[in-house]
Amino acid sequence: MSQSQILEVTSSDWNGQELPVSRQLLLEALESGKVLYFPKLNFTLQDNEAPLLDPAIADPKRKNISLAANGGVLHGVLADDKQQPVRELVGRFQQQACALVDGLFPEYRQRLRTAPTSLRLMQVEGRQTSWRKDDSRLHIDAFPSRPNYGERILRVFTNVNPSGAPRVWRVGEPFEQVAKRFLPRIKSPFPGSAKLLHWLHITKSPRSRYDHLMLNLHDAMKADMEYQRSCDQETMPFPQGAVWICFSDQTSHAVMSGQHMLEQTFFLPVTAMAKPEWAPLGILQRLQGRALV
Ligand code: AKG
Repeated sequence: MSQSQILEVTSSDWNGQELPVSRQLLLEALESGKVLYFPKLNFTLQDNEAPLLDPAIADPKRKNISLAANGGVLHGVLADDKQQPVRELVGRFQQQACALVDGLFPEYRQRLRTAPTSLRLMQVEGRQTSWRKDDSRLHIDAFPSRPNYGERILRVFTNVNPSGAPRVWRVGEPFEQVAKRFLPRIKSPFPGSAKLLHWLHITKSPRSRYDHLMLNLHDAMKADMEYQRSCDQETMPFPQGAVWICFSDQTSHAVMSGQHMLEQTFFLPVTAMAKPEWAPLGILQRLQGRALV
């Protein structure tokens, strides 16, 4: 790999203040698509919380347990007596992830929209799914039914595996290289298809050119097994307690193994970035020579 796409930050401060490097450097690394890896933040479980990691507590009909922003509604827990303790565990991560992002990136303050926090209890290995939904293939995040017109997807993850197993990711090449490789293969949408998909309620709003390209990049990456094998990439075993942050619509990533993870998503307008031209929207518009939203 030419240059690592992972930047290790040996801080143990959840308020994002005591840092071994300048905040500016972290902001630039994040906005250029790198993963910020905090091995020492050490998200900890309380002694009584181990039973909450049993996949049997989760509703099998839902992908994840989720807690709405600001400690709102909790979804996906079956047993009544587990509702409150799960809420406390996920809520604690929600608060810590919000404090961390707020401390690290005050320029995003007031501009971030907080999505529900999710607790993922399922084992990664052996999951049966279609190639499109297979997150063990390198991809960038793009939503088929929810066009986002370039809005950024900022994610904070922590591995809470109780037996100490790492969550193993692969991190691929920078977004611009991905785009340059796959854009020539992407066909234009059929005229009228964006309106039709919306009319049929397949998408929640009309799919923009940007969303069309992002979805097709996501699919083209996952469909190309030779690319999956041979592209520039690094394998990263995130240990128990570690925290990592990235713009997942930009960072090429795949999950290979592990179980038990907490995840917090934020949405950010491109205009709130220090370098909007580094965003997938900025890069794709430059490469295509036209506005895409
Ligand atoms: C995604 O949500 O896009 C993933 O690739 C999942 C990552 C993980 O489960 O660790």
